[in-house]
Amino acid sequence: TAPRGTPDIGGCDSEPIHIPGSIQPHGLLLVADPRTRTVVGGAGDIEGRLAEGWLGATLDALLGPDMSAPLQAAVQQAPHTVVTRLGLLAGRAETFEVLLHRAAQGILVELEPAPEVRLGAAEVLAGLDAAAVSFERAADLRNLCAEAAAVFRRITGFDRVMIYQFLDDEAGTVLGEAKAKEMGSFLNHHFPGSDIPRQARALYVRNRVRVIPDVSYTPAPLRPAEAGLAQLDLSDVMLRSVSPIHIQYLRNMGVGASASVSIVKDGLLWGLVACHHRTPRRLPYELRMACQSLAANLARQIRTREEAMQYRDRIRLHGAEDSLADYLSADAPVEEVLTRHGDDLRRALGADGFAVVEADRVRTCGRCPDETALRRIARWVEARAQRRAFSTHTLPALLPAAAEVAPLASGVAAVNIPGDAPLVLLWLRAEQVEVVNWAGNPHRDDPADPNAQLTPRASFEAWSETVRGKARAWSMAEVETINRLGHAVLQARQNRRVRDLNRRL
Ligand code: BLA
Repeated sequence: TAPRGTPDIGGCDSEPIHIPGSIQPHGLLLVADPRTRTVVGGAGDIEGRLAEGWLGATLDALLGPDMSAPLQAAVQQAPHTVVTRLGLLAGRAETFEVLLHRAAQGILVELEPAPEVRLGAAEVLAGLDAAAVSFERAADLRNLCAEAAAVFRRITGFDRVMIYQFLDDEAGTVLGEAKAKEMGSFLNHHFPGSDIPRQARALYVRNRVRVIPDVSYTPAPLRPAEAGLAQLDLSDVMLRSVSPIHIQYLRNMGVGASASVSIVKDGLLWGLVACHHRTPRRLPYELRMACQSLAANLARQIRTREEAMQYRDRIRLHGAEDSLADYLSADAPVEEVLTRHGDDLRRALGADGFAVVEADRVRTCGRCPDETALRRIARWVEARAQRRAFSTHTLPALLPAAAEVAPLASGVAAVNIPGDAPLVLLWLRAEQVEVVNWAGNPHRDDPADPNAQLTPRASFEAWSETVRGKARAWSMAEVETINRLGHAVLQARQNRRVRDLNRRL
């Protein structure tokens, strides 16, 4: 669920994707009255079958005795609950995988042609086990996502697999990728939240795997027309026909088949495993379930890595405070201490640049704009950083004169040390687009038409526009640390003054 005020780009958020009135035609959907259990309609390659006697037949007769227990369970469920049971509808010319759902409007039965070779349970479990072990071995979140992409690619056989993470600001980024050599890379690319609109994200928490085996399919409408099934809620139906906007997106990308698996962490959609294939490709039921189980495991591993990261951040911040306190207790002038350890102070706060601005001198570490720009920023923050640290991750919006140095300084956190020789300490963060460019240089060698809409390239550009002049935000813990560092420096200066005074007396 998105915060209020998120732009509704092109009405993406309002497309009712759960009631498309049609399915993808690689399977059949039957709709039955929950009371009588008789088939009232369906979709897919169904005209002939309905005419042949399926319409009005009972599910018991159609599905046979093997499915009678799950059928009974589905009938007894409260509406909206899903009873997904796998069974085989055999004994005809075709063999189908059968999935049952209890929807508000009836019992839904999905029939998908069963693959010729079925994987054994032992094989699937052994694969899951090996994958879980490799997840546990990953050193950090990035390694975990790279490993996960490789594992999902091995399992699904898709040409390109990406671990896509939703970011706080309703954007997303590709954190891990595994792909065939010939496929383009999207690693580190950022996309606006609207590429996967709000209602889709909500649906993906509920229904965790979706597959589009052939993006050039023709949707198969629910029949017969007079059954009034056009508004049937297909939220839980695997065969649900997909948003035409998204189909166009995939076509524009040169993708022939897509599958995605939700990564749900603590009940929230953390991200997706996004799989692309150049040609049509199915993902049989066993593999879908294996992917779902693996994604749940991945979500737990992600949480562990994120907690470790937060813990490390805290340790690093405290470490920086402690070390600075030690250094300051030495006899050297504070501004010298600050610059000697400037790179540590910069890194500890996750900044790209660090500057110590004095009346007659500016000392810098890391990537910083020139002295004139630093002085301008310092003058501006001085009044705002009295006693308390000041921070912003959208400096150009507040100080238009800083716009020209936005690539290096869209974010600033500062503290002012008053006294006879006042100091301003500046931590600077680069514009996010710039940081992403350093990391991955997105789309540099992508020959796609730059005017094409609904492509990752256009999306990346849209994202770039929305984050112009913005840096990664400062955390509360970081600003607090800067506060304390400021106090420590002020204190050190006062101590020194008292010491000098005592010496003189
Ligand atoms: C769905 N959009 C999706 C999905 C993904 C993306 C992964 C999930 C469906 C699936 O499994 O294929 C987006 N896919 C991406 C991105 C990359 C990728 C960013 O591979 C990057 C490499 N999409 C748009 C715009 C709109 C839009 C502008 O780009 C709306 C105007 C809509 N996307 C849209 C909708 C869905 C979707 C409606 C839901 C599809 C469905 O489940 O019916």
